[in-house]
Amino acid sequence: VNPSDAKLSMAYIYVAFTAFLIGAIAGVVQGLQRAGFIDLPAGINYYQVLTAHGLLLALVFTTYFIFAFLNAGMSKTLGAFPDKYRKTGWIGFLVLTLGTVLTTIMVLLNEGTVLYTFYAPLQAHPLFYLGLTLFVVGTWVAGGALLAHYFNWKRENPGQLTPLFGFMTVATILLWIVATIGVAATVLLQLLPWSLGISERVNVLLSRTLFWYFGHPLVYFWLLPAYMAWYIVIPKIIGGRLFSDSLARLAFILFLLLSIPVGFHHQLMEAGISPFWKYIQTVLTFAVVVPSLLTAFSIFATFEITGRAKGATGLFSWWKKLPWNDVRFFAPFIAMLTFIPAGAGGIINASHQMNAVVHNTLWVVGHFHLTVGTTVLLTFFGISYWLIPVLTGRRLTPSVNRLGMIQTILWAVGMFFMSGAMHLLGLLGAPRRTAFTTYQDHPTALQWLEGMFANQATMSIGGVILFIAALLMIYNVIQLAFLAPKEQTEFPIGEVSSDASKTPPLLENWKLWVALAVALILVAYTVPLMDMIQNAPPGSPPFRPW
Ligand code: HAS
Ligand code: HEM
Repeated sequence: VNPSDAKLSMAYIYVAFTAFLIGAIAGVVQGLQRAGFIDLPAGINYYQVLTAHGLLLALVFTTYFIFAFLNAGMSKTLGAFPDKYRKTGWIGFLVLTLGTVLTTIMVLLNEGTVLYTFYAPLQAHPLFYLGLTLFVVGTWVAGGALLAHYFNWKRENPGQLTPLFGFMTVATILLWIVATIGVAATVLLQLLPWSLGISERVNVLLSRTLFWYFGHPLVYFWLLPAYMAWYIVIPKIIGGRLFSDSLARLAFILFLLLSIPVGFHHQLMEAGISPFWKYIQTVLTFAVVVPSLLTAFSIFATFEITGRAKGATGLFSWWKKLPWNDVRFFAPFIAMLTFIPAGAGGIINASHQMNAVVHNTLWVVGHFHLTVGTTVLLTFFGISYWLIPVLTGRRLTPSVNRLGMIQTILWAVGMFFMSGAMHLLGLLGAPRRTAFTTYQDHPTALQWLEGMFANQATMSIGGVILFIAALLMIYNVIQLAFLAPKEQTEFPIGEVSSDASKTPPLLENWKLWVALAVALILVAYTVPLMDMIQNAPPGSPPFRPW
């Protein structure tokens, strides 16, 4: 990675892990509060902490880490960024960071206690929304620099297949840009004027719909960089080759096409949207499972082919040839394993009748602590163990590698207890987003404190183990960023299996894919949105219970 590009990636890494630390503190605190183990001091309320936790981990940590990774990978595979694009990248970083700081301050001041989903009728201070706007604009500028670098390379190398890393980066950034149009619309056209007092009431259904138009592709914006590591980096680390370049590209194109017109699966229980449109979006939701199944197939195939190339002969003996003691492999592997039950949980959520059972319960919180909180997070940790040394010119020492293995195991164990208990409590009817004080005198709710596993106490013990794992991760990051011995570390980029068939150029036809994505969005959203606007109820006044 070019040293100047490495600086920008490291700037992202510093902010990412600072957010991670504060977010993890908020996580353990609210876990302990929910079980009634602690009271929050100094007038801090549960929902304020919950908002900080959700925003800092799910939006700030992820976004910064993703840009660190994409920026470094683009510099490695397409060459150093031309000066003007690097400058644009820095401008994006600065705008993004200004927005992040502003929003975080408003949350800490209890002026932005609107949860990480921030749709109406909960209302924040206008500066909270201004911060969000800067956040989104910052990502557009930073993402624009990545796109420009890619298309510049394409222009300079006509007829050549673009490197897989660049291709996947473009799919991820395009997905993000198209998705954030929804959130920009609700913030600029609804929430900001409403919080400034320009409009008195707000169309809640529209605001939630525009949020979820963004909110679901958001989860794939987190997932795709993890998949990039699985497709591109893991084959190299295990000493093998990627099973198929075309299949990998196809999976990313399918995500671009299918991950946006599916937001209604977060609104299946919501009145005001006709069942027909919910049905259409549910069908598309099941379609967007396909690229994940392609990924599972592809990664399995890569493992098996690599093991066999190393001499394994029995049905499963290739398993033994995988580098189990290397945290760069082990952490993402645990992430993959977790994604099997996590994905199954997603399919349950998407099934209408079952959604009626789990919606707004702790089950859903259990689902996303497995998906983003483990699959994505452990993959990002796995990336950190080699990316930070690459960027700082240091090496991953055996002791940090060992600690990394322990860190990964602790995370998995903590999550088993926390997320496992959340899933079961959810099935028993325990709602999400609920402070202990709300249910402490309720006889049914007190059952959530009984039992061995399905227990709020189990949940918080898992949370404490996770918190210890989080601190260990911070320790490892400090080691790799500042203290490990200086040495050149390799950026692992896997090659494609030699017998894989040639990649069809059609896969690189971005105009076609973006046009198809837009067409699908128009089909899925035009009529229901018009309906929401034309038949809008009087709207809701602000709701600021804290
Ligand atoms: Fe989800 C709610 C449906 C995936 C995140 N989801 C959420 C929320 C978040 C979230 C944050 O339909 C809550 C939002 C809120 O605050 O309200 N989700 C799905 C479906 C999928 C899915 C169908 N979700 C994700 C991912 C996330 C994420 C990924 C973050 C990164 N989700 C829902 C629905 C709701 C929902 C409803 C609304 C619930 C409600 O009512 O509120 C699918 O994409 C999942 C497909 C995945 C698979 C797994 C493939 C397995 C692989 C691993 C291979 C393993 C290997 C290792 C190679 C089918 C790729 C092999 C080794 C061995 C030893 C075997
Ligand atoms: C919510 C604990 C890590 C994302 C929660 C809740 C708890 C919790 C107890 C609140 C449940 C509720 O009242 O509904 C923890 C602990 C963690 C951790 C102890 C580890 C130290 C993470 C990570 C992520 C994450 C790594 C994402 C990258 C979220 C989100 C919410 C949440 C998005 C929902 C916020 C909302 O409902 O507005 N977490 N969590 N958490 N967590 Fe975590």
